[in-house]
Amino acid sequence: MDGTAVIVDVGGGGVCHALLGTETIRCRPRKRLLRHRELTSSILAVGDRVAVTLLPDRTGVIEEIYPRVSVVSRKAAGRVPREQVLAANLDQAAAVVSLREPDFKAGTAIQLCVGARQGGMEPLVVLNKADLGTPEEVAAALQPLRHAGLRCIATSARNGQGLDELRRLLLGRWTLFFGQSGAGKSSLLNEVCPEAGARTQAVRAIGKGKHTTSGSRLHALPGGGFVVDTPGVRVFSFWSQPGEDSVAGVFPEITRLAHGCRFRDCVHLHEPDCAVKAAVARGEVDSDRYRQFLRLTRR
Ligand SMILES: Nc1nc2c(ncn2[C@@H]2O[C@H](COP(=O)(O)OP(=O)(O)O)[C@@H](O)[C@H]2O)c(=O)[nH]1
Ligand SMILES: [Mg+2]
Ligand SMILES: [Zn+2]
Repeated sequence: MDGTAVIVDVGGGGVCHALLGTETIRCRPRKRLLRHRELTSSILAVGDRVAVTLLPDRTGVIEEIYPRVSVVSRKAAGRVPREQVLAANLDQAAAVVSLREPDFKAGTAIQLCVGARQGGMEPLVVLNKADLGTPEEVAAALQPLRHAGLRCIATSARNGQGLDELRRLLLGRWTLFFGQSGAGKSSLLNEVCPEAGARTQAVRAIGKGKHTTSGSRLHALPGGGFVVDTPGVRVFSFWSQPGEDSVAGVFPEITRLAHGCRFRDCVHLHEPDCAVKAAVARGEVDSDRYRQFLRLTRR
């Protein structure tokens, strides 16, 4: 049986696993495919749709990699910048952040959501470790994100809070879990998908740049749908500068005000008669939000 398969994980040398129908098979790409894409970017990514030929030993040969409809990439560490595709062709991306350990930062959540939008995935904020604070602290953390029109939920992999809601949001969809190391991605995955058996890390290792998830991996949810768990990263840096539209979407209050700036191409930094700066000065736009906006647009 030949056909279209979905990449489940990618190992060294292009050896990977793919889901063909209901069977997970070991695959290898044709050599010519390795030459086709630039060496700086991931040739194969989790979620890629591929055409495979099945060999008699039930391993597969990847004949073709279909164009990606959505993709979230980050800049991989190293001297030569390289694009690391976290996942392709998913429809939503959950920015998993924690209230504490590591401490919540609205800017990080916003940045991840912009990255999701930029890549064509619908963002969702999952504020985990809600058990480490009061309901008031959770509400205060989510307030600016909700204000920005982002869908947010608070969860705890420890006491089960919000997990039913999370399961509902994941049902029947293809979702990426990404974000800072230690926020609880693997723990949440294990809750919604008990067969995943994802390894989680000890709290004391957090912040030392270690991670226990070696690569992205696609997991099937019991009720339908898929989740991709990704290795946590200390800092998420975009592969490409986010476009205006992706940023505008999560800063609606700033985008609205920008219509009132004197210059159409105002970047709200040093220009005269800037409606955004004026609103910040009057306290009508939160100065943290303004700084986050500048950080994402000025690079
Ligand atoms: N208190 C608390 N700890 C959690 C929660 N979720 C995960 N942890 C702990 O946080 C650490 C990191 O979790 P892990 O799932 O490996 O994070 P990942 O790096 O994002 O995959 C582990 O020690 C977990 O036990 C939670 O909801 N509450
Ligand atoms: Mg993990
Ligand atoms: Zn302006």
